[in-house]
Amino acid sequence: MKFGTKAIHAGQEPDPTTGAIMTPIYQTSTYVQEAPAKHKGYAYARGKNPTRVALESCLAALENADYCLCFSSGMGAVDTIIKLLSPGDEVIATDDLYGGTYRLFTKVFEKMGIRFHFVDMHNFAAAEALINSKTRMIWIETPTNPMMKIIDIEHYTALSKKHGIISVVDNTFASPYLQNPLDLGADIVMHSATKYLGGHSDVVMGALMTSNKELYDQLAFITNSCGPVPGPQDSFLVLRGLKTLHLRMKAHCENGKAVAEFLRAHPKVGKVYWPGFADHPNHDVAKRQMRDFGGMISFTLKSDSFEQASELAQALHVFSLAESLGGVESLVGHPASMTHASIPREERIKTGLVDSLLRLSVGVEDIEDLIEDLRQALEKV
Ligand code: P1T
Repeated sequence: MKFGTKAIHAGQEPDPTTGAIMTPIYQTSTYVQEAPAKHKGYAYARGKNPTRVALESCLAALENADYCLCFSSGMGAVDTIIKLLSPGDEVIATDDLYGGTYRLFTKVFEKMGIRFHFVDMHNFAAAEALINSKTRMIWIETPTNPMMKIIDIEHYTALSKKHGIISVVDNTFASPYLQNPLDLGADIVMHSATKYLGGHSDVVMGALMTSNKELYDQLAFITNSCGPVPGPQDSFLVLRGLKTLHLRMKAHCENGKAVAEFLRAHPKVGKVYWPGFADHPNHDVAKRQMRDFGGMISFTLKSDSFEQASELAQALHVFSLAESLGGVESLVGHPASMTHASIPREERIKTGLVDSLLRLSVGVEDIEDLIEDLRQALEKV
């Protein structure tokens, strides 16, 4: 089956009792058993819920995976993956990544004895030099949030295999429509399903996919033991959102390109970070591992003034000033004070995350309105 057909049908059959074409919201916490431990595969809803199972099957299909687990947030998925590790283990991670992931790694898991090394993964030698006998995991985010760096997935999954290390790719910014890390050798792919997968800014959810049975069994055990599962209503919303993922992503990519080109030509704009530009440092890798370049763009102002960036964000009307991304509506964010505020200033400046950096999640509105909104706001500052 092709991607769009899977997005609409995978994991979903008409309801056996009524023929309902949409998977029902099984709003139940438990299931009646015929005799002790004799049931229809469902014992208690922390472990399994039919609405969630349909969603997990659809998401597994979209990432060409054998297994999927869903979580009550993207951070719930990250948390579960890191719980595969033990005190003393080490992780090598991209130096640019979602601020909440950085916070979980450094403020929660470092206290528990897991060590994280953040490195510019464009620099293969620097990343490989960090590998030692304690290294258990490589954590890749690509495109990175918010600097839009592109990390060569195949390079790092090959390196992981060579050293017997688990490779994880946070595929939130690309979505499975643009990139399938498991096909490129990754052991685990994860998503904040809050973003493109849900697509309508009405639900918080996470997901991970793998085709490694041993890892899946461990991850399913941790999930059931710790309990960060989503409810059936949220599962239904994401299942419904997925049905238009391919249509939305196409529109996000088209609008993203037009906005990136508009910004690049504007005299008040400094740098524009978007992997579709031929002179993006890893454009060739993006072309190889992604099907298109997406609708996420970051840019700075020539003045690099925080005040001017703040005024610009407030002067926009169609773009709303908000955290998050990947919904149908366009958003603007100021990473230094919002999504990445937990990263120390000196660390974020090193990666290019300066005070005037703004991040756009380009939605699927009419492109003329988006460009006009940016034009009028840039004129005001
Ligand atoms: O918000 P949550 O569903 O828990 O997902 C966390 C997360 C994980 N990975 C990436 C790459 C992310 O971007 C996020 C969440 N990011 C935002 C809320 C944001 O505005 O960047």
